[in-house]
Amino acid sequence: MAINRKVQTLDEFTLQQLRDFPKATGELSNLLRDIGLAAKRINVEVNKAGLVDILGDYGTTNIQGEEVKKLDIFANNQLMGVLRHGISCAGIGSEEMDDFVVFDDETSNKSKYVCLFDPLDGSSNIDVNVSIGTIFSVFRRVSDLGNPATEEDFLQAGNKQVAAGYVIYGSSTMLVYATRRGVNGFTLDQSIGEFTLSHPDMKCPPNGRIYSVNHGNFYKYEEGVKQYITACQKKDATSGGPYTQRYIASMVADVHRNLIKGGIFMYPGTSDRPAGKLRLLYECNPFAFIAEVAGGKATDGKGRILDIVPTKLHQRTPFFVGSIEMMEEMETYVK
Ligand code: AHM
Repeated sequence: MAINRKVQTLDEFTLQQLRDFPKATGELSNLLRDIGLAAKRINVEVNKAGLVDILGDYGTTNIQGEEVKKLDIFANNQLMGVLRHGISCAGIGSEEMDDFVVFDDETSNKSKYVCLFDPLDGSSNIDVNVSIGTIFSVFRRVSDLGNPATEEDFLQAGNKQVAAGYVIYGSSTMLVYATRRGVNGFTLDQSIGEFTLSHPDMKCPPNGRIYSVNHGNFYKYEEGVKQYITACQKKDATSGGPYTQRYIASMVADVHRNLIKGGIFMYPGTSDRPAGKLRLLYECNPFAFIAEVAGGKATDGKGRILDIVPTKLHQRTPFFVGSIEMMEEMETYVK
């Protein structure tokens, strides 16, 4: 088999970026490598989930009161394990854990980053072989290095993110991450067990024809949201319509598709859950950061997601993200 030496692995790519910044310490590259390693391990289990007894409910609920699947626990443990044993992370917050975890050893206390995760998003899709994903967010600590990380390190506004990304376990497995310098996508080459650069410098098309929303909740949405959804359905051919509705109920898959093809993803508040379902720190901040770096936009229907200063770890928020022109049109209805 011919080996393509022009293809860069995730490690090679992050090291290359490091060379452009002589003052960089390499901690972020280490962190991304650690996350990539955990993702490869999670990928193995996701792929064989139908074969072994790791599939299905764990018989407990997480802090959100939602069913926890066994793979969620596995994914959480993998991420926590690699980062605890790595040298670049002072602590983590996870959708699967009630509180943040500070690693609190000499090396970790000197680390300048903390990470937040949704270890396995879209977990209701595990049992039915539909794409799921891991979402992550990296912040530079605001507490003093040398001491354990503190709550204020985790409760920072999304605009302070240093990097954010996701892994999609789909027809192929991809890791996409953003820093302020750009968004890059890496596809797992199973033959060498490495993420390799496949989608350099990703940009979200300014417009699209896809809208993604849970239609089952239609009558629970506020009037402006209903009007926008109706407008998407009523568009005529001259305005590229009617738009196509695509909703997997796996945000990683829905937003990944819209990022590549152009589109809008919405999880608005409902009459019974005004703050919606999605978590600001684990789901919305990372995707808002990625979308903005790629040229898109993300709001809670009123203002920029990245400007929300969180008050608690498991905070929820309505979420709208996607192509800039579609977002601007949506805002004329929702505002
Ligand atoms: P999860 O935390 O149980 O995995 O749920 C998160 C998922 C998102 O990926 C998806 O966008 C949303 O929940 C779908 O929710 P709904 O079924 O209410 O439309």
